[in-house]
Amino acid sequence: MAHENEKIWFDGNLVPWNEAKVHVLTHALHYSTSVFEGIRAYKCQDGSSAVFRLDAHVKRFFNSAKILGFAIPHTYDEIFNGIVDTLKANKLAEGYIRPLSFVGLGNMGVYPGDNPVQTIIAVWSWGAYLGAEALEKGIRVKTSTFTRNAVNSMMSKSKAAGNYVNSVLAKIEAKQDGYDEAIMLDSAGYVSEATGENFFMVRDGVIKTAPLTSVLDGITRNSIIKLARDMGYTVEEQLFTRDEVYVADEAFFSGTAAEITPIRELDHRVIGEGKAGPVAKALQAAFFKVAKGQDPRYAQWLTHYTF
Ligand code: PPE
Repeated sequence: MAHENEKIWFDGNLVPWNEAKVHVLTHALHYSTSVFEGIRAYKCQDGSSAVFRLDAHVKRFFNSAKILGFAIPHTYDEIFNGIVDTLKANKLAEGYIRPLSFVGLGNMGVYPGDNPVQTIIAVWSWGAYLGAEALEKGIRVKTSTFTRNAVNSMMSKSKAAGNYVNSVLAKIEAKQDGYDEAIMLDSAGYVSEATGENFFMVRDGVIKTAPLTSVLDGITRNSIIKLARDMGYTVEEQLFTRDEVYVADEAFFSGTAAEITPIRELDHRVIGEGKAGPVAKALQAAFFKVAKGQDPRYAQWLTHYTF
């Protein structure tokens, strides 16, 4: 197997890729009782690598489980160091990190009871999430027929696997209809987020993104708001409608996997110039500079490692 030399951190130990297995009656497989993270590491100019905002991701990981009602049976340091150890063990200088904590084998039925909670950390190399050209040319997007999870149905501040059923429905629909990605509206009809990204628009020089009501508290979103404000842009977190996006000068997605991906078309309306706009480009450049360790002002966001 292609992965035979790779290692996965499993309940505190690095085990061979092929041995990181669970039983088919694992509770999480039946009821989505799991939470996960998505983190990226980038190669830096000085030859080291750096994990982007590891502290924020590890904190969100624990909070996701807390919101869902279970505790990850590890300390903050065990997960933080486990991530760095897994990157080193796999000699991965740049790539994606996937911690996952889930309710394991024990009783069946919705109530997780005292079933054990298990945790894994896997890493792999992952290029541009929405295609190599997407970062440059932008993508085509549709408004989903699926409403984003309602605030008291699912818990959007938890990166809970169950939240992603809604995402999968919207993503499959978007791909079947010939689009790259979907934007979902919240239950009141305002723009919420995409299947795996937060959403930003730019109009008359003002950057807008949905408030943290129905959306994940994205760490890329948070970083972009900080970077943009430091660059002198006005950023507003407020509700807006899909037709405001139709007449926007620019729109883009943010996410660990998607990074900053411009949107060139929404529901067959060309957005702005129909390609990456100046604000998206400026933010992309600033973001990659920070992530690759070339901007000392944000050095505290990076956890460097070598192997
Ligand atoms: N909203 C959703 C629904 C979401 O899944 C993500 C990340 C974001 C916003 C952005 O959050 P952040 O990564 O902290 O900036 N989606 C992850 C999973 C993608 C996947 O297909 O799996 C990611 O980007 O890692």
